[in-house]
Amino acid sequence: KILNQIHFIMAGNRTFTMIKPHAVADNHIGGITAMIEAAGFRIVAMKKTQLSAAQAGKFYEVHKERPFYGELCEMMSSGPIVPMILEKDNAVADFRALIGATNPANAEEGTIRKKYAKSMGENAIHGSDSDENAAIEGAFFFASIEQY
Ligand code: IDP
Repeated sequence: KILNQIHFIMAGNRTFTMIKPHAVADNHIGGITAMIEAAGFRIVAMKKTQLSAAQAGKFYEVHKERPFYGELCEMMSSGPIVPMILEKDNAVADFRALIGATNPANAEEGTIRKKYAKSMGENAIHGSDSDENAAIEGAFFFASIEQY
């Protein structure tokens, strides 16, 4: 696991994302990945999978004191998701700009959340907030042999 995180950091310029269950259920995998590629990101790893509530709880452990933690874990384990590792110069910051604000009411025109988010919780997509978290989150879903 640690070696996998080191591999990710050394690769550089990477971030981690997941298409959330409501957006997968509504057939927006293609629309969202098209926006990601059009913005200049290369998809390094991608799969379709589903988290148990316990796995979602582990992924979002940093939020466990927040009031929405239970709702978040329930929502994120409610159906299939599409986790991905993405590569681009300045990946973490550029991807946060591409997804837009957490609350879709504040999401800027042209962002993924502006187009696909339904609410504060069902906001279509996740984006890592630091290089360190991108490495941890990428290693949560993908072995180094799956990252090309
Ligand atoms: P981010 O995804 O834009 O980084 P965070 O504050 O890290 O936003 O929150 C993580 C996720 O938790 C959000 O993407 C959203 O799905 C969910 N979330 C955040 N705030 C709320 C809330 O007030 N109610 C319900 N869900 C929330």
